[in-house]
Amino acid sequence: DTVSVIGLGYIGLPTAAAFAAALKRVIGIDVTASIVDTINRGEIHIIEPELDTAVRAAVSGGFLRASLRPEAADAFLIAVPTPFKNDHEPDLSYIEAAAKSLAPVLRKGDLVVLESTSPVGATEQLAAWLAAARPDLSFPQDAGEQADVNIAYCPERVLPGHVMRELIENDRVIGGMTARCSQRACELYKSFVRGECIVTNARTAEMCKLTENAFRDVNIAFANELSIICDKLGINVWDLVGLANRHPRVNILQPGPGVGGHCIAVDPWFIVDSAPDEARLIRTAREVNNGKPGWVINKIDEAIAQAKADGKQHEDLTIAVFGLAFKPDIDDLRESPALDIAVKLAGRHPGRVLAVEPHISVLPAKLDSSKLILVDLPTASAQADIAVLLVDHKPFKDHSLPSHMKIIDTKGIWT
Ligand code: SAJ
Repeated sequence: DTVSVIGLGYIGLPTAAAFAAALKRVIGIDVTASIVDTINRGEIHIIEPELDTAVRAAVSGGFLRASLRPEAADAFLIAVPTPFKNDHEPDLSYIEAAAKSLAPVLRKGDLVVLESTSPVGATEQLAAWLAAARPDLSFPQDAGEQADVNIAYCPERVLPGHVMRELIENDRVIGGMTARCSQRACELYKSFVRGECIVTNARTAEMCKLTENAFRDVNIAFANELSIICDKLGINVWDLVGLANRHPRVNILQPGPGVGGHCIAVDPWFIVDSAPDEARLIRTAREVNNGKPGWVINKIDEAIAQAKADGKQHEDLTIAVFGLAFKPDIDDLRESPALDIAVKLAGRHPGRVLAVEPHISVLPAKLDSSKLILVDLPTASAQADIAVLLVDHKPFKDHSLPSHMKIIDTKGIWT
């Protein structure tokens, strides 16, 4: 069996490596030549534990090779980005481009699976694009179980930082456009998935992925709102959450500086876009979480005002932010509320703004012009007047700051 994985990013590349480890012949397709070259050398362009060894083994064993243009295969997996366009509207243009590029090599009997996080109806739209490009083949929307080409939706649900393990262990939700499509997709995933493959229809599978991330977003919004209320009422929110969670049916998540990453802060909007009048709680949760970095900046401004009232000059105040990643113990800065806060601070504070991020050694090039100075933990601890804890990385948890320092702790490890 040959499997073609279209889009070799955070999901496509680990998935390609997992199929290769299960001894499938895998052709990885990507539009970026440097990514194709890197993978063909047995190297990787993204950071994810254990992915490097998996890709090296897959390429050197001859099971994985990358190419710029789709080639004939028995199964095609589409794992391309689905960003926003305009005001939180899902942009399916990468899926459309993938469909148009694979259509010419599609053969009778092939299976096409969409993995990209998608709004409800995207799989049907993909099928329509394929059918328009290949009038000589029949597709499930017209031919049902007799279709030449089978089409299914199967979302990825892996946690960044644990992708290689979760790819294999997690259950998979498989939504075929017909029962046969689901069965074909199940057989394919079972080659490496040890979790259960659970069958549903394509629309339910699409909504399932969005629902999982919206559920988490709403629950984090509850915690974030609680933290703002507690701050106003003089209550330690982490103590409160710990106490409330002693109740057998209460399980509150942890407040923080906001919600980052490329999934939880994005996917709920796909639901809101599909049902704008009905998705009231889901929309509000997004607004609460998106508003949290601004609230943190206000707390910093209050600390600055206090220091000035105590006789300090504004430009003499050194602020240190601890953590830039979007969550603890990873180096991923994408859509990070911590980075957002640090950059905004550096842009407006007349004094020095130091940043400690144990997982990176240089700031991304686009931040070069900002006033943010990357330093180590002891330097920041020694020099800061105001400390802002933004990510609960392990090295911060074992650290204590001088008692005179003003601390704004968004993760509850220093307060
Ligand atoms: N966060 C909090 N408080 C918490 C938990 C998380 O503030 O109690 C914040 C994190 O700091 C981070 C953001 O939420 O900024 C998201 O982190 P996360 O660990 O909850 O999730 P992601 O974005 O790394 O991965 C999620 C996962 N989805 C769910 O847990 C429902 C993962 O399984 C999905 O595969 C992934 O999104 C995805 O690709 O959609």
